[in-house]
Amino acid sequence: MARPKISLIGGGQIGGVLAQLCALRELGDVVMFDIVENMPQGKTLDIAEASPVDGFDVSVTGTNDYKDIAGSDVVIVTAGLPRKPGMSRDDLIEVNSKIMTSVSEGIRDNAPDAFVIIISNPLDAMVTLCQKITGFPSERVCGQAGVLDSSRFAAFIAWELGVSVKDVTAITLGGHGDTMVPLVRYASVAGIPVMELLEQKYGDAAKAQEVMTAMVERTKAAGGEVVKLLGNGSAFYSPASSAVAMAESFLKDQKRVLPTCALLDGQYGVDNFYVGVHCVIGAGGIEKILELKLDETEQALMDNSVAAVKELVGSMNL
Ligand code: TXD
Repeated sequence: MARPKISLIGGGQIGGVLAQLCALRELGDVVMFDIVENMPQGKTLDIAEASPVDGFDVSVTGTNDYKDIAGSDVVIVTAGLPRKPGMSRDDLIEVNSKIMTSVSEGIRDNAPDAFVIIISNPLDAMVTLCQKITGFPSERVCGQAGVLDSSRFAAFIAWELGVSVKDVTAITLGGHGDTMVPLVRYASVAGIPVMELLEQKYGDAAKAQEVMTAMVERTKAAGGEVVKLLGNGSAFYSPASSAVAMAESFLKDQKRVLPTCALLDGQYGVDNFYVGVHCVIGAGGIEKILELKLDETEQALMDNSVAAVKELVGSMNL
């Protein structure tokens, strides 16, 4: 049986890590496309030359021609500029929507059956644009943000409580921006509510709340924290790992429940609009959206996040 084919549009920082992770996990043959001549060919040659050491039997190649993404099962898009210190993700909309338009046409014309995962920022707007231009069914066009935002939240909780990251579940909903909604009530360690453990640790509900609020705020600002430290560019290891989890769930029909930017169909009172929610990802793409029962405060935060995304998407005049 032929190996699955994974195409990466954009061979920059995230694209490079994506190519290496897909190869190391033998998810399929990898094609990296970029408009910069020779760069994707060079990067993929470098990765492929380590295959005897790493022991992977998939091909990893680079191209400047969209024809080479034909027959892709998965396409992951990172094409576009990253933020510089002091910039918000939304500041990228003008330049990245031009790039996303040409990328989406390339995907539509050359890989019409692919499951598409967008990573480029501003995330929710870029996913919306890609689905409009490709015309692909919404279950085959989604965005990666929530897996990463949730992973950051989970990491902070694990570090705070001194427990394995493997036992922490933490979820963020909403847009991939300053208004994202880390859900405190659903954060748990092996099923135990995190607030309960914080109260045990500090013996004081107010202190526990203070510590949780700090973790929530750090999660919301986590992308910016990395941007500031790097001084040039934005996070790239963790976004790549997050998108690979989504691609793997699709390719292996794992049906993992992953926070994903998906087209809502009435959930949370939102219709026909892309935003981050819990999704089941399997061979059918976005197979199901799981809607949580939010309390009044959580719903208000979600409404606020959706409103921010709507304003941004509205500015594209689609
Ligand atoms: O979780 C998330 N969703 C994100 C998203 C987390 C961090 C960063 N995120 C965003 O991903 C970031 O704000 C950017 O918009 C993208 C890509 O970030 P990356 O760090 O990989 O940026 P690079 O290194 O600048 O790489 C972008 C590549 C670069 O090689 C360009 O030559 C290429 O995109 N590029 C194009 N490729 C194909 N087609 C076109 N038109 C094109 N224009 C630029």
